[in-house]
Amino acid sequence: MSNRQDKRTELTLHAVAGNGLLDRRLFLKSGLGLGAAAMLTPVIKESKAASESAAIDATDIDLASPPWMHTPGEGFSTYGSPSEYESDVVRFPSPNRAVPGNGVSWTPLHLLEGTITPNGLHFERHHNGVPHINPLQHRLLIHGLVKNPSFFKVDDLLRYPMTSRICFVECGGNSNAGWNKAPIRSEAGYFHGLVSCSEWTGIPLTVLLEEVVPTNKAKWLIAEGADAFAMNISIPLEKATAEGMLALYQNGERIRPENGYPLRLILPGLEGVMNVKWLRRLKLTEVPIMARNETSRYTELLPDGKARMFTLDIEAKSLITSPSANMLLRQPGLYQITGLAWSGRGRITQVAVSADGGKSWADAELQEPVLSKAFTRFRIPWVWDGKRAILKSRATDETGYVQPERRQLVTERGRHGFFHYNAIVSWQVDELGAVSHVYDDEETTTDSPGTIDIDTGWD
Ligand SMILES: Nc1nc2c(c(=O)[nH]1)N[C@H]1C(S)=C(S)[C@@H](COP(=O)(O)O)O[C@H]1N2
Ligand SMILES: [Mo]
Repeated sequence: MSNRQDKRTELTLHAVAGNGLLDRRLFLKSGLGLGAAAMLTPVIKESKAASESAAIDATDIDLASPPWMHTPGEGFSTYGSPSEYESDVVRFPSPNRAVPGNGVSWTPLHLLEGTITPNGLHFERHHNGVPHINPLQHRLLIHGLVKNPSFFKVDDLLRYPMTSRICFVECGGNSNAGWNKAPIRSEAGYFHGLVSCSEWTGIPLTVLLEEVVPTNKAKWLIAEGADAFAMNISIPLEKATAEGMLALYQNGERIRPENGYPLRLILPGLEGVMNVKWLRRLKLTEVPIMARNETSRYTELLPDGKARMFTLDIEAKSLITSPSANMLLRQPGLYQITGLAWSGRGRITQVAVSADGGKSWADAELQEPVLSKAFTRFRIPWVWDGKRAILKSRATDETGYVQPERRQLVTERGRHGFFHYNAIVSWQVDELGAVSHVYDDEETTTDSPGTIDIDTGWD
C-alpha cells in the first residue's frame, strides 16, 4: 500500500457518518498530519489557473533563485488590485437584455474563502443601472408621519456617531434556478451568489428617526432610491428600526457605486430588495404602498391559492462551496468539505453534512465568530473513496428552523415559486471525480439541463 492509502485507512478510523465523513474536530488536532501531505483540493475544471498550474508544474524553474528575485519588484500603488493570476475570480454578470442596466451579477462564492465578500465581488442587482451620484448634490429626505420633516446632506450624515455590523445581503431571487425542473450547470456562486457578506458602517435608523420624531400613527417606512428606476419598497417600521442602519461604509471604505454610494439602507436579515441603495427618501406612513417589488415580485402564489407576501426575513440556508459544481477531484483521498450558512433570523447553530445523499449526517465545524445574520463558514474532513457520492449540507438556526429538502420546499410552496429558494443543495461526485448539481427527488428527467432562464432569472 502507498503512504496515501495507509493514511486513508488510518483516517477512516475517525469516521462519524457514512461514506467517509470524518470527525469535524480533526482539522483542529495536531499530530494527525492533516497538512498538505494528506490533503487534496478539487480544481476548477477547464479554468485558466488549473491549466496553467499543470503546465508550469512540468517546467523546471530554479527554485533556489526564482526569476522574481532577480530584479527589484514593482513600486507602490494608490489602490491595490488582485494578483494577475487571480483573474478568474470575478463576478458573473447576467446577459444583457433590452435594458442593459436591469439584471444581476453573481458573487463567485465557490472561489472565495472566509466569510467577508471583497467589495469588488459583492453581488449586484440593479433595476436600471448604477447612478453616478455626486455626494455634494445628494440629499436624503425623511418625511410623512413625522413632526420634523428634514433633509440631510451626506456631509451632515458623516458627522453622526456610527456603528458597524457584519451581515449578509441576499436577493429574494437568489438560487431561483433551483425551482427549475432540471439541475443547473453553473458553478455554485453563479447559481447561489446573489448573497454577499460585508461589514457595514453607518448610522442606526433609530438615531435619525429620533430627530424627525415619528407620530404614533407611523407604522411603515417607504424607502426610495435615487436611481433611474426610483426603486421603492415598504418596510414595517418595527422591523426597520430593530437593527436597521443608514450605511455609508462597506468593509471600511465608502460604499461602492454599485452597492449604493453614497448611502443605502442595511436591514440585517431582511431580503435584499428592502436594502434600498442610493437612498434619497424615507417616508413614514400608516400602510404599505404596495409597490411593484412587494406585489408582482418577491411574492409567490401558494398551492392553496393564497399569495405569500412581505416575506421579510431570509430563512436559513447553506451551501457547500467546495467541492461544488464543475470542480474536479483528481484522485481519491482526503478532502476538506467547506461552505457557507446564513439565516435572516439569527445565528446558525448547526450545519450537518452528508456524503451519502442524506442517509447519514455529521456536524461540520462552525468557524468562530458565529455572528447573527452573517455568513458562517463550516468545514468537515471527508475521505473520498473514488465512487459516486452525493454531498449535501443542512443548516439550522437559533430559532430551531431547519433548512428543508427540495421535495419539502416544493410541496409547501408549489410550482409557481420563483423567489425564496432555500432548499438543501446536492452536489454529485461521479467516479471520475467530476462534480455536478443534481436533484435527488426524481423530478428531473424530462427537461433539458437547466441554465439560468434569462428572461425571468433573477428579479
Ligand atoms: N435604489 C435601488 N435599490 C435597490 C435595488 C435597485 O435596483 N435600486 N435593488 C434591490 C435588490 S432587488 C437587491 S437584491 C439589493 C442588491 O444589493 P447589491 O446590488 O448591493 O448587492 O439591492 C436592492 N436595492
Ligand atoms: Mo433582489
